[in-house]
Amino acid sequence: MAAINIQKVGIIGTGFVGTSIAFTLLQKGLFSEMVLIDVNRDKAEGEAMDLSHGIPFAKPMAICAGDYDDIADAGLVIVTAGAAQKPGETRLDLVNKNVGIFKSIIPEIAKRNRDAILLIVSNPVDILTYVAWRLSGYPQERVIGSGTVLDSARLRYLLGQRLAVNPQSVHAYIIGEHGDSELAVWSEANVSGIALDQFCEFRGYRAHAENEQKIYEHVVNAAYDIIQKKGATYFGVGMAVGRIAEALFRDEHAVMPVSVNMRGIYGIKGDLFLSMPAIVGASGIEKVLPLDLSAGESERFFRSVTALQGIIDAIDL
Ligand code: 6V0
Repeated sequence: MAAINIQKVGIIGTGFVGTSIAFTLLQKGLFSEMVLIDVNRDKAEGEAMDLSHGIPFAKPMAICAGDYDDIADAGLVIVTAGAAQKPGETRLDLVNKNVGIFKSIIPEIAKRNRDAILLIVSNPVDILTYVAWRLSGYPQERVIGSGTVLDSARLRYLLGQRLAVNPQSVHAYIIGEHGDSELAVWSEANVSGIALDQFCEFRGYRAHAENEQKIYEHVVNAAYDIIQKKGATYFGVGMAVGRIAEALFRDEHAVMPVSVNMRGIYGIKGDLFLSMPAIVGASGIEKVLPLDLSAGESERFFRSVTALQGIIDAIDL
């Protein structure tokens, strides 16, 4: 096995999402080598050429289309390959197609590279992160799903808009499934330490439960609305994954709601990947930080657990 090169990233799947991530990484000046892999080799080559032409305006980076041998030493491998939702389809509708695709991808990575961090983005991301963990045999700290980092960004953006405050000052999480059963943890939401309800009152909003429900619905329906209008979502997720990659690359110990193995947390007995805030650094997941959920939030979270457990139990690996 080759010695690992933390300056090297591989991206599997160069569709809308993979290329948006590649573009974000290039803009951020993270990594010095980027390998793009796709079953459609021409697509990967075309994207590598197009991105390379931006290098004079960014930090130096070697970008190429390649195959699995080229990522034998990559420190980070980001997987975005697979079918995307069509209008009206849920993320969970994609399970069978994408589990099949993962069976052709993950073993190819794992037999060449035992030391990378796997960052899974393809949907349904929680199920596929579990599948990637099982198929790779990697320790669970190094198999991470992008989870609800995007959904939480959508929530923070919408709250920031509503409250006329920078979304970076808004601390609020969507947790659970990256999908229809996800939930907002309103009980812990705050604006720079000021409880959300109190901040809302400063801005003249008092109907908290009603407003929260409306904002939650915007978040949970965001992907459906975007797919209905433009066919796919990719810029938001590109930036969300760029941010996770940055936290890994720079060993930031940053807290973000990524998809992690929840075994042993809240009494969960099986291996089940769902989003929960976790400390993310160069070694992957350093610590999961289970939130103190209200009774209602806990009930909703366990609906997410039950929904995903049923699907995992039915997967043939
Ligand atoms: P896309 O534009 O169809 O790209 C998918 C790419 O995967 C194509 O270029 C395919 O050729 C390639 N591909 C398919 N099979 C393989 C294989 N076996 N090996 C290598 N490459 C392969 O889809 P898009 O980029 O829009 O979406 C990709 C995935 O990301 C989908 O599963 C989406 O549902 C998912 N998303 C995840 C999000 C998240 O927050 N986690 C957000 C948006 C989309």
